[in-house]
Amino acid sequence: MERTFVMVKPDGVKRGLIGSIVTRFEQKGFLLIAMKLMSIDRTLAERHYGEHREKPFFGELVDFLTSGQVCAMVWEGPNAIANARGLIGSTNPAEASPGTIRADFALDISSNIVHGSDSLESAQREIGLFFDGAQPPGLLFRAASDGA
Ligand code: RTP
Ligand code: MG
Repeated sequence: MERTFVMVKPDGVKRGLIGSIVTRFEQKGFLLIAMKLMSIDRTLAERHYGEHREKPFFGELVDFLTSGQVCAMVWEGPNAIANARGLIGSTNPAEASPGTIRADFALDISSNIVHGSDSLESAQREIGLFFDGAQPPGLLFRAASDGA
């Protein structure tokens, strides 16, 4: 079993797509472990996308991520990281395969509505960034005995 970090970006939240995106993960068979609606400050956005710090689009990416609320989630399942990226589709919605979230709901690479961790290291780092803060994990995470 593996866990991955998934986030509905501000464009997805504004367009009312949280439910549609959650449904796709549930229908695929993933188990929802944690979920919260939140605002991101620039520090968190810059840390989250730290690997892109030197890219020309970094400033716009941080502006975009801080432009409204996001829905941060942790999903669990076999090969969750790769499987979630498969459901999400290619970075550029114009190149994403039909049936993927980005192909079906987005048009533009800079507003592609959802994020998914790209490696085990990223998933652990991102889950830590978004869910291991001030709130006790017990309030956020499904109990181990909760089954499913
Ligand atoms: P994400 O991290 O959001 O899940 O997206 P990703 O792995 O598919 O793509 P990544 O390379 O990590 O890029 C992060 C986000 O930066 C924006 N981007 N813009 N203008 C460009 O060439 C460009 N390239 C990337 C996208 O919004 C992408 O989701
Ligand atoms: Mg990425």
